[in-house]
Amino acid sequence: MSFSKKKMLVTCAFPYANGSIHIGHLLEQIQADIWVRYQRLRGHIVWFICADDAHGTAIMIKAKNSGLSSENIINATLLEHINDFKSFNISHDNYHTTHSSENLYFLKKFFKILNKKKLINEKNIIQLYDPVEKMFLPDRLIQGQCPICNKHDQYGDNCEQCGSIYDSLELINPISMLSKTKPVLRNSNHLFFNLPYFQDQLKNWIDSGVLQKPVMNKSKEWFKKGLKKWNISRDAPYFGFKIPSYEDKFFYVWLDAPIGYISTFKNLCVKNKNICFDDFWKKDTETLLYHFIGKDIIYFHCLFWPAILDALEFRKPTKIFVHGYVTMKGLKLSKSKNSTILAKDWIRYLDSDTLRYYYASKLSNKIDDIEINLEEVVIKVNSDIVNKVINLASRTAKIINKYFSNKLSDVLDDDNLHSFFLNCSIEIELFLENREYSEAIRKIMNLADIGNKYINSRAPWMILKRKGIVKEVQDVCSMGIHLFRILMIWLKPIVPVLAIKTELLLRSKLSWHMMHSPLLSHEINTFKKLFKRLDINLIKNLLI
Ligand code: NOT
Ligand code: ZN
Repeated sequence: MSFSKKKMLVTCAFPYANGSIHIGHLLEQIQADIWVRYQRLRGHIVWFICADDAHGTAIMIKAKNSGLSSENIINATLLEHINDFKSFNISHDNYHTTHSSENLYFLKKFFKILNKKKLINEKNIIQLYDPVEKMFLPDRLIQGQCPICNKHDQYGDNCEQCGSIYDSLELINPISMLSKTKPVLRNSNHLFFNLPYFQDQLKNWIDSGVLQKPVMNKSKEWFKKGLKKWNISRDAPYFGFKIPSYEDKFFYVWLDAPIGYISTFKNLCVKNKNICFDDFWKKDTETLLYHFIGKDIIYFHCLFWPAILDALEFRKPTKIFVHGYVTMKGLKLSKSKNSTILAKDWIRYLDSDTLRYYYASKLSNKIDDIEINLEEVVIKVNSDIVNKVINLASRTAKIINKYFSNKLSDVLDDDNLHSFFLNCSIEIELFLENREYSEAIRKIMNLADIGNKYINSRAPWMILKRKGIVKEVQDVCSMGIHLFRILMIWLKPIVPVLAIKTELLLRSKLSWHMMHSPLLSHEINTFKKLFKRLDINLIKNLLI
């Protein structure tokens, strides 16, 4: 089979620069990172980028409340976010910010092109205005009664009770969340992007199979309702980029955020001169573009973003991979309601591989929510990683260290079993490629059980007792190490820290294309603890 090296650009959604990274962000980053690491291990060229989403009202309000400037906040947050992702071994090639010179450059350039193509129209609209705070209110800062079901305390854009989507002007008894007063109606000119013009192109693109089924169905619903022109401007006060030749008007954060994919990549190209920018963004390129996102931002990525790219005559995404929310006790994690776990808290008590392994064991390519349970984390990691995978190595490596001067045998004790493992790789590769991580893990753990059964049935410690230090003991223990090595090659994208420790033990890199060559007559290192068994009491600290 001939191998064709693919070139891909992979992105995660940009976290807002007004809060800390929590385990909800990490679900997406870990899902993407496992995929990226897997693709790299298979020999493909992958550029993995992300950035902070630095603009918008929320950041401005946070700055105001804390007495700092918005710039101060986003600069400090950027460093914190980069650090958090590093501590979970998310292998971004570049982590930038949308508040960058590159982003401003592209935004202005693209705005000119859209204007020239007459895709932007001005329109006077009425919005809710807070006269105390002297600002127009974004949907998230208005609450009132749902116009459909009358439920109280609903946001300005949709109702959590009945799921209706409406305009904030329809809300009954609206209240500004900022001043807690009743907003007034005020009009202002705004700029609208002609999204409906792209209806047919978007339909074709979606029909070409770029989305998962439920995401595709969702987008079909939107087409049925008819696409609306998209307001890309916001009135001052706003933290963002100013719109050229307009007084006190700013680009809406959701226009400059996706353009951040382009500018973050451009920034990477500046740092690494071997990457060709056009190769990844010009129309009809052979390179691949994948976006990992949550299901709350489908509209932006499946309609606005491809329409903008079409308008600019740029390439469109190859696939959009959508995942569900993380829930605990059935509730969506929410920072505001204080029901999440921050990345930096997790890492204080538990290591990064633990969360990576746990998430992988729950993840599929569906958009269903993922319920997490800390007791299950302990059980899963202890019973799979410690009792199955590492157990296979610790029992056998120690005997190789002690009686055979670290040297593995020159023969394969069980050729059939070794081939059986290797033959399973095709299935595992498909699972990883298709983001069916939980299936991959099920299969790998099933093989770990088979490996342990082999060791139990051959019981090298009994042979030692019966016959002393004979070659058979070395053969059996070496076989255990070979099987462990194959398991760890498969697990390498999921648990990179354990993989590095394994490479140290085996004195050999875990590489996919070397999987078929067992380490015959190879010298290993002294076995050192590879993973600490989890203690339920540690986990409880996380919930305080
Ligand atoms: N900050 C947004 C959010 O929902 C995601 C921005 C996505 C990034 O958390 N870029 N785009 N498009
Ligand atoms: Zn309702």
